[in-house]
Amino acid sequence: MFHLRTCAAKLRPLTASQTVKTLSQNRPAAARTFQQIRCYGAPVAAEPFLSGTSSNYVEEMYYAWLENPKSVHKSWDIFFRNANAGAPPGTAYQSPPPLSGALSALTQAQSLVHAQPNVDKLVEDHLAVQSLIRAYQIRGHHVAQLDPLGILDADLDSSVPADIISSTDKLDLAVFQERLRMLTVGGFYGLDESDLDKVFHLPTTTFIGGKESALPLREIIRRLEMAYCQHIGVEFMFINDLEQCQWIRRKFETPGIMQFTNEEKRTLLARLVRSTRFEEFLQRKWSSEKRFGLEGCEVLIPALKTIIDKSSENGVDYVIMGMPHRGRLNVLANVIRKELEQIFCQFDSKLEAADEGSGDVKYHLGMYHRRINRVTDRNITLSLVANPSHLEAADPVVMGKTKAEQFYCGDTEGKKVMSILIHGDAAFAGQGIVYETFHLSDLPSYTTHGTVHVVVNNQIGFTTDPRMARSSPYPTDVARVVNAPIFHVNADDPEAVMYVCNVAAEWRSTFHKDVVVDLVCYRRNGHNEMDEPMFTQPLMYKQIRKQKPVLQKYAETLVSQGVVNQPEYEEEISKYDKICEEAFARSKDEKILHIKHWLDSPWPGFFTLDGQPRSMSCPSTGLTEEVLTHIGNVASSVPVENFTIHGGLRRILKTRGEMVKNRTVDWALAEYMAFGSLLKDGIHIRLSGQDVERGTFSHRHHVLHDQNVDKKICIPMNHLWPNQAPYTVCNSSLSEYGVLGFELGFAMASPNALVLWEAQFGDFHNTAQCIIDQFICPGQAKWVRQNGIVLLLPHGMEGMGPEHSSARPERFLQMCNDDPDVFPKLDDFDVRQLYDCNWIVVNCSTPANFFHVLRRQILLPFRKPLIVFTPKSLLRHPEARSNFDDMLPGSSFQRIIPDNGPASQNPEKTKRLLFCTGKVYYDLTRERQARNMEADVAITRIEQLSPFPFDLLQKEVLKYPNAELAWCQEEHKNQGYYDYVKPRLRTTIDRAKPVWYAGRDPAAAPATGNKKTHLTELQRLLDTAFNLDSFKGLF
Ligand SMILES: Cc1ncc(C[n+]2csc(CCOP(=O)(O)OP(=O)(O)O)c2C)c(N)n1
Ligand SMILES: [Mg+2]
Repeated sequence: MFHLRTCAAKLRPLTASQTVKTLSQNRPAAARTFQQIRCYGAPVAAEPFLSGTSSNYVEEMYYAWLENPKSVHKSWDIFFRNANAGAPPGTAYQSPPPLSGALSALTQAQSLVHAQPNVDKLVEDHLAVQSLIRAYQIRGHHVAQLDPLGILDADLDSSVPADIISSTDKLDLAVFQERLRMLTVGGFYGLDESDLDKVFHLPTTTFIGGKESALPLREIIRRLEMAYCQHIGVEFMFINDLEQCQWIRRKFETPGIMQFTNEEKRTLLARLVRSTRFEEFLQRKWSSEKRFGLEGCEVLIPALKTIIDKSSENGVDYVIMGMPHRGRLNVLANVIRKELEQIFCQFDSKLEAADEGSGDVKYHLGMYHRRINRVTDRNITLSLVANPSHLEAADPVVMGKTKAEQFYCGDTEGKKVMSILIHGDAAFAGQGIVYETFHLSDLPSYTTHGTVHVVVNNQIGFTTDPRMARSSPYPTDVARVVNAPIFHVNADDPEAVMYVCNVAAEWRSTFHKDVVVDLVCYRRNGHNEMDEPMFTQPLMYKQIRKQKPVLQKYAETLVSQGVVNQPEYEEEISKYDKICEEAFARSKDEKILHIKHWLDSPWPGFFTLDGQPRSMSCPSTGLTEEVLTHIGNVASSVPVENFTIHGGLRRILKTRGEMVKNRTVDWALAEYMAFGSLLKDGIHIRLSGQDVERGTFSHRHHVLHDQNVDKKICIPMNHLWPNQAPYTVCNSSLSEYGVLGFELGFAMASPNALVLWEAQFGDFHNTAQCIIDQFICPGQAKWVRQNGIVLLLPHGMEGMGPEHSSARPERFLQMCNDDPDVFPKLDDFDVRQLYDCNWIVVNCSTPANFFHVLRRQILLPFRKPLIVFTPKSLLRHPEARSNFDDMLPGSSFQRIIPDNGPASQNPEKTKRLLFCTGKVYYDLTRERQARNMEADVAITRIEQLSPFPFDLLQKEVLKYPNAELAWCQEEHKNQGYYDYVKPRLRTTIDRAKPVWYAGRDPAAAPATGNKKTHLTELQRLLDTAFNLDSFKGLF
């Protein structure tokens, strides 16, 4: 397997006098080593220069030489070599070589060394021992006893690595000897059984010696086994940082380091009592309810509490957690300390829901709780993020929320706010989002300065064995890519678990990097309490039936150690059972279920005390001319001295400057003005996504790069106003699922931030579909949690082929909650309709409208996700510009933009009213002009698709009483907006007229790859739109 060294051929047996037996036990080990080796070589006394006072010095020299022969003077080198090679007394010493004749002296020394085979042997043996130590450090975890059932291999491999002298059963001497024999006969290290009692100097890369710097080989192996092959398997040697490796080695190798006080043991037992009895209580009361209990991994509760205690001790005061179904109720009850009656009443099917929306099942809801940490006596806030069923999807959301909380409290190093992510073994290995999330962990704009990951590794995923669920040895291997240490631990050894949790928390607070605790456990029941596991895992479950619960085992241990006595233990149990019973009684008084009690991110001050918006109006989103001009000027300048920008960019900025002078804005400038003005009002803005700093289409340029100094940048947006809010713009990793989830989490933390995620092209959002489907669309309905995230999705059919064309508007529209068949009865569509919707979907055709919709997002008294289909070619289209007048005070977002040309002057005569959205408007107006049909055809743009502007469109239709109505889109008929718009338009007009379609035919792909076909299709749809006979006879 891992052949570190093959020097068997050189093996020479040492003499009997070389054994450790003659060592004087009361001397320091270091001296013993030297004396021992010296005693079979040249006796010390025979050397004329060795006296009592010099012997310490000589020893120092000797150890230095053992480490590295070149580190001592040549004369010492020769002396030690000769002495160890058995030179007769008085002859080992040779006078130092004359400086001038250094070369000849070296040759002489070399020849002497070659003549002395024992020197080679000594060096080789030390190297062998060093290799052996290293082998344990690298591969010891493969033989650690991690499975509490004792039948499975946590690394899916039952073999023992070839370079480890270990027995699987430590008590079986015969196995141990056989193993040793295989290594020696196989020649792995060149050591044999007789070497076991020889003393070896320990390298600086191990701490097994404690205060000793040399140990007999037998003891070295024993200590390595204690450190690496018991109930803890440490995986860390892939970490490419010496200091970090040393830190871990010290934590696990130092003899006797895993000590607990009786007080700590009692706390641990009490926590296990709570964890275990909570599940038992639920099982007693609701035996036929799904709860995804923690049985088999009850140790998770003390594990999490230990991580929190230790982190709190190190200064953390806010912990944000994410976790799947397994043990979630237990975590809520015993880690976050949600009132038990609130949990129990969730099991009552007769309770009515008090809140809007559909709510969610009990094992998905989140929670937020502030309390005193009893161990550290410090305040601590704990938040568990609500999660969908989609395993691991909450990971990046938790990270994003953590980053935001750190950002808002100025915690730039993650010293106060941290996250803990809990995973299942199958999901951790199988879900790609885990990898994407790990890859955010060290990026400057995304790092949360270390997450503690805890894996509930019950060695099964629903009905699937690990062997069928992953190709990696452990479910945790994904963490290796970011150099996170991984601590595997047998979950039936609660003290070992506590130990690694302490180390994990310390690691995070020392290095601010991710770390993984892998709790190797079992699942006592089926996947849920209703599931029969014997169908698929009969042998495993036979073993599980025999397995004593960890609480019982640990209690027996502590009783036998005299740490607690039996009555104390029983008292602890009945105390907690009573707490549960009393809470159960109280839960029966609950009449109504309040999902809002399960909020993971309250926004204090944003809503009224009963959770309502403070008003139901939205102020004008316009700005004064001065503000517009000021932002425009900064956007077209380099606001710092001695900064050289690219010549091309200089031209771009000059053009911007000219636009500002002409009081016009293009898309990029409109975005600048929206952002810049919100920053002035103290609203933090964060724009994240692939290449957003420059903009995929090179239109944005929010980060300027000095052309002469590497990495020197300037972000003019941060030079707008004194005391402005900070602007964050960050190119992300090439991930959609991870990054969108992260930004959603960031947006959760505060309502006073505009958080935007931009897709490189709109179609790429589908790799983040889970975040859209499970969080953004239904988040408020499921979890009463609002979120104002903005998605910018470049969209448009521009002859670029089936990829890069469609942001799939049909999908977003299909998930809108407004009823196509009901004309809403509202006094105020502008705000009320927004309040009722699950998200807002817009396709702006002008920069001014884009500007307004971004500002409205913050000026609204509530938060809704905003989906914006953004342009590509329109970014530079000369007609797609707005005037300052469209952005002044009093102006606002236009949900529709009615026709204002000749047709609108004479509406009775208008023959056709075309509705459209987005870029096709410019194709339509050009065609209409070319055909001279301005008086015949009116074109109305629907800018806010959802919620649908029923009220405004009704007015529009009534204005053109004799016009045919048609919907025109450039997307294929089964895509785009048609299926959404048509029934709503029909409802608007009370189905009085048909609504015709002018657009592409249905298709499987979003667009043709052939440019000519693209243009032909476009012309065909324009022909349909303007041929006034096109719909004749179709009715
Ligand atoms: C993304 C996703 N795919 C499939 C499922 C269905 N599912 C629910 S639990 C589960 C097994 C999870 O196994 P593991 O991660 O080991 O957690 P455990 O239940 O063993 O604690 C599966 C496949 C899911 N919830 N999410
Ligand atoms: Mg599992």
